[in-house]
Amino acid sequence: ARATVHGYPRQGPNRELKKAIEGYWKGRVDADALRATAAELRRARWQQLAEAGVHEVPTGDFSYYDHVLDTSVMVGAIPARHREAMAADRSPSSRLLPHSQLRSSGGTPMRRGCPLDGYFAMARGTQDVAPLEMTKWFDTNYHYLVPELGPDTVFAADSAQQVAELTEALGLGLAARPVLVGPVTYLLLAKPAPGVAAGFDPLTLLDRLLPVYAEVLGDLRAAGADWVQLDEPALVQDRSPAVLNAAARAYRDLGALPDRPRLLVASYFDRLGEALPVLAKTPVEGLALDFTGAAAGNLEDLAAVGGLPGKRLVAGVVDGRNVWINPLEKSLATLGTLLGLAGRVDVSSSCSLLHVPLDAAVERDIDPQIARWLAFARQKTAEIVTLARGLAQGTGAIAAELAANRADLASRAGSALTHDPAVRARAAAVTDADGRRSQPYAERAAAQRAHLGLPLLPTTTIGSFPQTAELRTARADLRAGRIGTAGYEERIAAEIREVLAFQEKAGIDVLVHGEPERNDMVQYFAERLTGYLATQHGWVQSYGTRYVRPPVLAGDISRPEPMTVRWTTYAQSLTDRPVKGMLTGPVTMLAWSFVRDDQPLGETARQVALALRDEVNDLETAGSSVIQVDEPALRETLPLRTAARAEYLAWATEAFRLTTAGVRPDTQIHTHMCYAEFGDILQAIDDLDADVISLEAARSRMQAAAELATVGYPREVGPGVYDIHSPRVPGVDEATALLRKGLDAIPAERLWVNPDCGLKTRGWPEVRAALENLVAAAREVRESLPGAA
Ligand code: THG
Ligand code: ZN
Repeated sequence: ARATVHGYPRQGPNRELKKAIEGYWKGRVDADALRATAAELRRARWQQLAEAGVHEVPTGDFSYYDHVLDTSVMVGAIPARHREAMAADRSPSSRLLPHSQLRSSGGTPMRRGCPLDGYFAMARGTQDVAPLEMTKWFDTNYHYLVPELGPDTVFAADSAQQVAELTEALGLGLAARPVLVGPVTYLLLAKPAPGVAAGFDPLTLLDRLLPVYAEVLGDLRAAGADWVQLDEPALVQDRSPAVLNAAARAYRDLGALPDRPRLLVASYFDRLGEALPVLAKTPVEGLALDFTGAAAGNLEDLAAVGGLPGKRLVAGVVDGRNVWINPLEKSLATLGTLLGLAGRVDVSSSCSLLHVPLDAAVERDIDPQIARWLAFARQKTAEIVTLARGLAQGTGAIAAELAANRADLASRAGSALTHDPAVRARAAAVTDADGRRSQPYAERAAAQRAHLGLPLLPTTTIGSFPQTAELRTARADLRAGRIGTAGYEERIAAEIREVLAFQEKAGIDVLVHGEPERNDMVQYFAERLTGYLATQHGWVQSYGTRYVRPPVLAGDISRPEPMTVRWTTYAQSLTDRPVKGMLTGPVTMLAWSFVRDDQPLGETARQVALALRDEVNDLETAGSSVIQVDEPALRETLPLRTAARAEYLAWATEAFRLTTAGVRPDTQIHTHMCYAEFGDILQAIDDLDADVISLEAARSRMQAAAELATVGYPREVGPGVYDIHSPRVPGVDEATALLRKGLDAIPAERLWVNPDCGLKTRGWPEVRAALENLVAAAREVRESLPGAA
């Protein structure tokens, strides 16, 4: 048995890649220096993998921005507008990009004629052209750039980057396996290009795409590839016979190529299900399967199809998405069973280790006992090597590792952190009544109307205000000890005064404090809840050069003291208008953290919900009449397989209701969701029973409001009329038109006026102008309503 991984974190130990790329965009790093940094980072990670004992390293899993974008380049699927941008970029009249129009920070002085610039134009757009759309990579927190395809797409092979990386790794004397996004998954992840009919099915391009993959495979073979991995994670979702036929055809055709590397088709994130027998029948020499979590069923599925006789099975027994040490003996047992089901069994991570931080050993602030339970990419690699050794040489060869692992697992299972009797007793005592408001919506709505005295079409914002340079400086000053807590808090208080004064002057009806004290929507709460760990260096790529440090839900969750009451009541003390209390909801807390693997997700969600429920109730006691509980991640956590969705939605809605149902009828509960695509969770949105929901809707011209109306959504809705992802300030007329469109779907008594999302990524000048226009639009439409005075 050999040890391998599907992919490894790209950023380097100190996010050197981020710094080099952003430096390049700012013109501080030239193309050669960027390429040199990237090559050095690749070399270092291969070296690290090889030194850890990995027998076959992945290549081509590195990227300057995103591996799906790299695949678009590899197959020549470059949208016309980006080809033109590359060409225009070479002309003397090419303009510089204003900072604010780019997806990430930093203006890009476009150097002429550099292919990197065309690549980054696809990723981030330019002054003149929009970037590719970005969306989530399955149910992870990684975002990829969506290929744009149409009937006129002409593919052309460009294997340069793949060949170069393979050559680098082989040059280091390593056994290396190029990893590519497979052709079926590539097409399933694509969408019709702008101007192409929405009904266009990219999969119809398979016959044109396969020859391009054939050419790339030939080039890799010529460059010395023995094996090539083709990732087909899209096949773990419910797929039609047409898709399964396409997969069968793709691997029959690629398998029939005369001079090609051996092919390993990889799937991960869930069980391969009906696609397993399909792939097993193709001539590919190997399959990589995930045997962790929801995908553990692959084991019985594999037995049911009679295994993979004569083929290579790469067994993903080390979870590539969580941060916990592997139960080595359990994995060895799985591997032992698998030995009888394939010609050869190798050991790997379940998926690329891109989704976990690099190294748990560099964390200094985590209790050493608890740190022993953690495995980031580096530790997982060591586990994979240990398992491969155990499989090849017997458990005696890894006795010391097994003993240490047993002790660490026992320490975790028996710890007071993971088993707080008070938290458990409280969670066990939850009843349905705890998740139900004391009055039905119609009665609550009347009580809230009387209590709040808001006008028709009330105006509000989603919560955050611009994160100014002063705030970032204040945080840095606090961290560096240049100011103390009192000094820091005075700066926060000053910011809140400013945010409140602006909103009053602008005439907004329901105010917010602006969240200047918060860094990240989950981290702020994680730092204040017992059982949650924060990391110092645990960066994980979110998109492009942007990273998050997801906190770790390590133990039972409790709230030692109120988390937001102080700044909310301070803000309320400055105004007579209602100030919304602002919390991140339990589902989003889970979605943007690393979760426990030793209890069902619903159990963890319930614990978080109970802690947040106390916060909601404390806010109410302290005088908040409006409390918002954000759930932007409700849609994105939806399980990949539809069969698992009902159970997820049941615990997710229960957690939200548990968080919010403990308030008086006249306290108004808001929620907020963004990232569009509400279509398949409309019923769940209704089940939340929030009094008011604000949604992203500006770009889609109120589509979300219309969709909610179609299911008879009975409560209040604030479809966004200001697209905060763009620096554009919507004019009064534009906002007015959107509001009138909103009124087609939602009656005036239930329509709110707000932006699409929080304002923290925007600048004050735009925010000021946009919110003033938004208030003016609300007034104009109010006055035009029948019965207006
Ligand atoms: N918090 C967390 N997870 C998230 C989001 C979040 N996942 C989904 C979505 N929001 C991802 N969006 C972003 C947006 C901006 C950045 C990262 C993810 C970002 N990161 C800074 C960077 O890389 O420079 C670092 C931020 C920091 O210092 O903490 O800008 O909101 N948990
Ligand atoms: Zn939002």
